[in-house]
Amino acid sequence: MNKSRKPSEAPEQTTDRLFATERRPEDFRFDASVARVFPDMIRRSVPGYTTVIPMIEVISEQYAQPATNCYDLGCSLGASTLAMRHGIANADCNLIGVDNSSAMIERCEHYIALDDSALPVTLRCEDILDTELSNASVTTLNFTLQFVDPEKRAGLLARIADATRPGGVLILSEKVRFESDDEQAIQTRLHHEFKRANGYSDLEISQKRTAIEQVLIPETLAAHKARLLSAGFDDVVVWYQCFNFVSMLAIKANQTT
Ligand code: GEK
Repeated sequence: MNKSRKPSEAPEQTTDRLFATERRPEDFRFDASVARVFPDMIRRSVPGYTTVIPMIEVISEQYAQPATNCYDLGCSLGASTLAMRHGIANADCNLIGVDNSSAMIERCEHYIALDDSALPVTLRCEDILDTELSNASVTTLNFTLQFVDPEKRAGLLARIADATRPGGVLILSEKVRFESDDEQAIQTRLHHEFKRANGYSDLEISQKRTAIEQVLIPETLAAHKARLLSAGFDDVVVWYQCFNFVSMLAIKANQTT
């Protein structure tokens, strides 16, 4: 037993049980209760998340350029921010994490402080639609664009592309939907099986699905690729897929003279 804890202080519950009992349907929000269980929630809900995070480190190492800004848009508790921080080899880069959930940013500050890398990190509690972007070499949207109003996605991607230097990249990870109904049904079933295998009950899966339906709007891979190209990126490469979760690399070409 932990003798240092007073009897009135319950240990912090960090396992995601938010949808385990029947609840009134309401839209999902990134509030304090979600921030508290977030690492457990995302690991058990997003197939491939535990592979994507270390690969963000590898990609950041490849594409970060000296004296540039690197952005993690929708940084949550900073898992993707820390992956970027460890990948970026240029000590004169600025790493900026942005999230509009104050509960996420408060906890993120704590995780960044615990990390031992010397690269400076600035955290902004801001909407990614308004945050200032410039002189970027690597920008990450790791499962964040899906929460942005679909009408506003093209404008945001154009601002990111505009801010990205030649040779720079955007890492874009998203839940996607499929053009074929059959594929959509297969991939959705496999995603739900993944969640079941990670200990979520049918009630948790269906209540979370209802809560997130109006908030997380997936699009097809073709729609993502077309929009990234019209936003100003020159090439789009899918570097990872697990069921209906995909990660792309959108690349700005090096200037040819
Ligand atoms: C990770 N990247 O661990 N402005 C700012 N933040 C936003 C906005 C917005 N308009 N919309 C949503 N968010 C992280 C995981 S989670 C993905 C990212 C998930 C934030 C929101 O508050 C949340 O913290 C994050 O985007 C999405 O690699 O929960 O599936």
